[in-house]
Amino acid sequence: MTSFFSLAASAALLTFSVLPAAHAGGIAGAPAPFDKGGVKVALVSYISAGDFFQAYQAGAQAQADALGIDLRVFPGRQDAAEQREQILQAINLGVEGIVVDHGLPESLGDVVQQALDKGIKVVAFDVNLDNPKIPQVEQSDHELARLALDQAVKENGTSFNAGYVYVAGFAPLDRRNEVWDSFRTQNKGVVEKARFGTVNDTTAIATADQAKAVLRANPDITVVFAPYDEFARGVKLAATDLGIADRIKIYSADVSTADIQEITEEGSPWVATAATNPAVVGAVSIRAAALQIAGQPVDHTLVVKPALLTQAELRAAGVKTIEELAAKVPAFNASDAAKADWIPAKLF
Ligand code: SR1
Repeated sequence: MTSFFSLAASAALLTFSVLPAAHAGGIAGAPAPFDKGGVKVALVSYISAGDFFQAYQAGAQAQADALGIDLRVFPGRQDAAEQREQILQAINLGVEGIVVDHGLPESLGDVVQQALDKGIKVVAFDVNLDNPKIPQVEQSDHELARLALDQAVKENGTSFNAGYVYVAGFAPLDRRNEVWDSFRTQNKGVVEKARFGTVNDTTAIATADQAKAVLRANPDITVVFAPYDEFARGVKLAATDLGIADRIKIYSADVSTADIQEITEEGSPWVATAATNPAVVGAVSIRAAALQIAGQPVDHTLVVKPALLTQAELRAAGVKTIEELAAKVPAFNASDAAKADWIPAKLF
């Protein structure tokens, strides 16, 4: 199993190539157009609220800066029509690449095709655009869900009543759901008592309201699988408000400084999360776009691997922020996906 400590042990084996950051005039020795600089790329998000998406965007911006890319960020408002419009705006701005971050595939296909037809390179993160010309970035959601559920079994056995937080239609949540379905098939003693969840601009609050109703109606729930940090935050809030934080355990996905604080605080029911560093995922997305713009090969599927972070390990290590986590576990700081000698490595 990949865990916080096994990553720490292997981190010493990693090497980084730190090249000088880009200057306004471009990167010496880089392929065109990066040798001259001024390359415009758009990041068009579907969701931008919440820690994960802010950190993803910060990582994308840092990698873009290192490459001398002029990154135009279009904030997501969970609005499919607006995301389509933003892709058209990006095309009109004359960008050379577009990173599409989440979204609904059915509302993006034709506008993304317009971009490709104009020679614009497209990269997709966590939205299946189902096109051989579009590299897909993901976090290995199957492994991520497996890590969290294996930990649930380790701490609760294979028979328990569970609450499950899920909203269909988001590629990462759908992939994690596949693992939840097969986990329940393999563990007949795990009973899904209730399924709930909302994704909107206040996901944690909306999920907390639902979780309160679910936990009141099902006092025998002892485990909640909430594989998105905003979901986990909502369930924790509900359990704390109801005064039952000591009798449920929450297993989640994602990590941020705020999440680490919520996980490690005294009496927290949030006992484990499986996560990548979202800033690294943002950097990989930009590197994939840059490689394509430079006419260099890019794998069709680019996977950033997650690690399991348990409450016990985080407390024992005294980790309080994502920066401290990255400092203790350098592998959390970088991914080998979409790398090239001419691309400045971005260390966070
Ligand atoms: C609504 S989808 C939320 C997920 O997207 C990213 O993959 C994050 O891991 C988050 O859990």
